[in-house]
Amino acid sequence: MTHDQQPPARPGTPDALAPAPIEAVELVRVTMRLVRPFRTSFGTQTGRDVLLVRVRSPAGDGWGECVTPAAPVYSEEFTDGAALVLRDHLVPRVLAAGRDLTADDVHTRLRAIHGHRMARAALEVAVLDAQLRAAGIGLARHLGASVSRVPAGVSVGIPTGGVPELVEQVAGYLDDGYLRIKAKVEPGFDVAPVATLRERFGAALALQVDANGGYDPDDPAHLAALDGLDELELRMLEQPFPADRVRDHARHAPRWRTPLCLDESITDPVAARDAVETGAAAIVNIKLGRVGGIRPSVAIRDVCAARGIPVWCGGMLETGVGRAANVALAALPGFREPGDTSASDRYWQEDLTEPFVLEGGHLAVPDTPGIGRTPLPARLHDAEVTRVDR
Ligand code: NPQ
Ligand code: MG
Repeated sequence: MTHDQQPPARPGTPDALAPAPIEAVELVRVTMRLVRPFRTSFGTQTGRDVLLVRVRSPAGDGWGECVTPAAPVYSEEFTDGAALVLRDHLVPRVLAAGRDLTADDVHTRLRAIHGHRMARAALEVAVLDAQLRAAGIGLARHLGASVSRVPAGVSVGIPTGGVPELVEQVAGYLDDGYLRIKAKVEPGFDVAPVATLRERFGAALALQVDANGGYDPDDPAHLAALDGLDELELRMLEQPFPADRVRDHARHAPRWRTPLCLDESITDPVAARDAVETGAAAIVNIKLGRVGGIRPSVAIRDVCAARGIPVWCGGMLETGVGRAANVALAALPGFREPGDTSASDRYWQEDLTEPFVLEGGHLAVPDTPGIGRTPLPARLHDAEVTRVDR
């Protein structure tokens, strides 16, 4: 869809925002350390080399977070690659066609670019943040959010200390008030630890698992482990097979009572439609980085809503900048389950922004202009900044 073919405003959605004048774009890198290592089937994360996009604009700078990991282990994208494609391709292309920008212009001007969705999303959100700040409107209200707080779940990594440490961590998160637990699983760490959680915390625990594509759809031992998980009354089984094995998810889905949720496989609205219509996904995890921004996230929500499929907002170990955008997205109609939108202190001793705090198992949706969070100046003083003018 091009800029001059705007969709009609939906009920609850304000009209198109004025473009923001962009003076320059900066790529800001900040090093963060996690409160505890986070292990998934694809590796262990101990910190985060965060890449932020800052668009300089007179009425207030706009910020977006690029959620790439340092290495291409979640998808093809990685932080140094994202910084390079932003610096040499995405930002110059967007600025070359005029510096009064809307978030829709970012999509229009990048139509010929393949992939790099996390990088693109960071630029889209930064421009939208600047537009919203100038207009004095919060992101959630702009998108038509229907709630002022969102239920929070938590994603629990595979602990180095095995099952006892998993039980201890889950007990701590339940004490904090989290409304849903997502345990990471991999072949060799699945049925036994998850069965222990079910026994220890009872039938009422909202429990699900995420395999990050770690199982082989053609390995009988892997399928047997997934059969074992199916006995444990899980809310969903997230991405058991690799991203490109959508047909295998559809093939094996009827084997289990547990609904399949896809994450890595769902890169755009067409992938969402195909996954839902073939039975590969009964639930969809939406991450705005993975799908290339807020606009495609909303389109995926629409594809799913039209087919009666619930969606929920995932997470990528964001700082407050990325978390703010996630929380606004999670507040939209159609987002049903508690998301991986955890409080700041789940990941960081000190967030880059004013922290998100758990209140009765929920996070408050920001209602200040823009995305609702800005990096604290003190936290940026040792950041590495690359200025991209055009
Ligand atoms: C998921 N997130 O749902 C992802 C996986 C994930 C909160 O479980 C660096 C960057 C490390 C992104 C580890 C959660 C990561 C990452 C895991 C994303 O599949
Ligand atoms: Mg996942």
